[in-house]
Amino acid sequence: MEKAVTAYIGLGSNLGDRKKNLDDAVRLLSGMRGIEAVKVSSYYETEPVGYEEQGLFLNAAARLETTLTPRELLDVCQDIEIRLGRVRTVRWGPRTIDLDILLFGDATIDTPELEIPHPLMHERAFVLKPLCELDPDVIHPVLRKTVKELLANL
Ligand code: GSY
Repeated sequence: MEKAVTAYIGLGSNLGDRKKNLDDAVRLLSGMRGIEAVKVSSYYETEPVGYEEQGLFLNAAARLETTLTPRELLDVCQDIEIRLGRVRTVRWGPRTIDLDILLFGDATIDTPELEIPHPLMHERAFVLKPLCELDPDVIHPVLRKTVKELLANL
């Protein structure tokens, strides 16, 4: 593989067969050109945050090595969401699958389509816990803290 960057994706599902949705998303991610060495955390059952009148989520995080650009990785994530039947209805509402780019090396990106690091990741235990299981010492490039420290600060 040419020069690769380590990226982290947050995964969540609270509609249908949640475990299968996460399994399928990981399988599809792993099969994409330009993505290698996908490692996935345990799956965590979590209370919904934001809009609370919805079912429990299964959340996980994935680490991968990629030669894709951030924009290409976003396209891959959105393509997988569509292939797994995600329909956008209620904002913050139930979803078959959600794939969010959390970190992309030490890149910081702030465009209308894509914000990296994910703007809410440091506030969300359902993101930080699985991330910590994979790599507790990975550093948030804006807050300059490890994800272990961010989780301890919640
Ligand atoms: O931002 C991801 C979608 N989402 C989640 C989630 O994945 N897990 C939990 N526990 N609550 C959530 N609220 C939203 S929106």
